[in-house]
Amino acid sequence: MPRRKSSVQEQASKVGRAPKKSVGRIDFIKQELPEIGSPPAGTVRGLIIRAHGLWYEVLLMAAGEEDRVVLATVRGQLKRLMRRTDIVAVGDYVHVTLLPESEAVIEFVEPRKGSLVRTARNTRDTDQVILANPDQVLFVFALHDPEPHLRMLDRFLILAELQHLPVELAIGKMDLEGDEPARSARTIFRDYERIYPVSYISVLTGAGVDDLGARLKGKMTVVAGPSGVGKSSLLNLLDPLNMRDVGVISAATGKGRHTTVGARLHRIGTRTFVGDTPGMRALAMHAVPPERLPFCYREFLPYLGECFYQDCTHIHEPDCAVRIALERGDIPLARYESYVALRTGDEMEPGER
Ligand SMILES: Nc1nc2c(ncn2[C@@H]2O[C@H](COP(=O)(O)OP(=O)(O)OP(=O)(O)O)[C@@H](O)[C@H]2O)c(=O)[nH]1
Ligand SMILES: [Mg+2]
Ligand SMILES: [Zn+2]
Repeated sequence: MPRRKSSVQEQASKVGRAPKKSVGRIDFIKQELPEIGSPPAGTVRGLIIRAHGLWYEVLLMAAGEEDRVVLATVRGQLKRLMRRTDIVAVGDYVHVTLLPESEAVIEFVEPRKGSLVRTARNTRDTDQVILANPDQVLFVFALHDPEPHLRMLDRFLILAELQHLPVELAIGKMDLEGDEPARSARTIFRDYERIYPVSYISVLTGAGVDDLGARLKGKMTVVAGPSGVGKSSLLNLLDPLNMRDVGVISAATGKGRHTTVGARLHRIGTRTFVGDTPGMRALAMHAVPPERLPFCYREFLPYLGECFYQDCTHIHEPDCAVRIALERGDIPLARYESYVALRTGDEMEPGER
C-alpha cells in the first residue's frame, strides 16, 4: 500500500505543476461515450469530486456510506476506452469496489449528460473534461479588478446556450465600487438582466451570497468565468468547511494570480454541488455553426423565423425582424453588435475558424 500513497502525491504534484490555464479551447459538449454494460454486482455508487492524476476522490452516495470519501483508481478494462476523451472526470457518477483503507477501484462510469471540456487541439490529443454532468452554469464576472469584458461574457453565454444549459450570472466584488455600486453595476449589466438571473454579490461583505446560494440548491452547478473574479472565494464562502483555494492579487500588476488548477466539486447542501473551475480565456467559437449563432442570443428568439428571408443573417437583409426589434429597442444594441462581430468573423482569434 505505501507505494500507492506516494504515487498519489507524485500525481498531485504533477497536476500542481501544469496550470496551463489558457491553453486549449473551452467548450460545453454532449458526449457520446461507448456503451460499457452495467454496474457490476457488489459495487457502490459515488461521485467524483476531485482528480489527482490517475487517482480520484470519490464521494460515496450509497445508503450507509454517505459522506465517506475514498481514493480510487480506474480498472484497466475501462482505461482502454479512454481514447478521445477522459473516461473518468470530476462530476462523473461511478460505481466502485471498496478496498481496505478507504481505497477503491472504479468499475463503471454512468453515461454523461454533458460536460464542460477543454477540446483537443490535434487528433493525437484528447478532449479534457473539466466537469461532467452540470445541471446549470454560473458565470462569475467582477465589477472591477478585473474589469468586466462583456464580449467575453457573450462568448461564454453562447457555449452554454448551444447545450441548452440554464445560466445564472453573478457579478462579484460589489464592495469595490464607491458610492453607488448597485447603480453602476446595473447599468453595465442591464442588457443581461433582461435575459438571465443576475446576482450582485460581494464575498468581502457577504452581500447577495446567501440568495445566490439558494438559487443553486439541489443542482450541480459549474462555476466559470475569467481568472481572478473571485470564483474560488465565493465557493469557499458557500462551503466554509472546505480547504482554501484562493489566489492573491499582485499589487504590482493588479492581475489576479492564477490558482485553481483542475475542477473540484464542493458540496454545499443536500444534493447540491458546485464545481470550481480555473479561469478561462480561449473559447471554442469555431465549434459554433454560423446559422446557430442567432439562437444563442436568447433575446433574438422571439424574432427568429419572422424575417422575410428564411436564411436571413440579420445583418443586411431587408424586412429583418431582428433589426426591426433592434430599432424598436427590444434588442440591446451592444448585444446585436456582439452578434454581428462574431457572425462576420471580426472577433475571431487566429486559428479560430
Ligand atoms: N474586494 C474583493 N475582492 C475579492 C472578492 N472576492 C474575491 N476577491 C479577491 O480576488 C482575488 C481572486 O480571487 P479568487 O477567488 O482566487 O478568483 P478566481 O476567480 O477563483 O481565480 P482563478 O482561480 O484564477 O480563476 C483574491 O485576492 C480574492 O481575495 C470580493 O468580493 N471583493
Ligand atoms: Mg479559482
Ligand atoms: Zn433577420
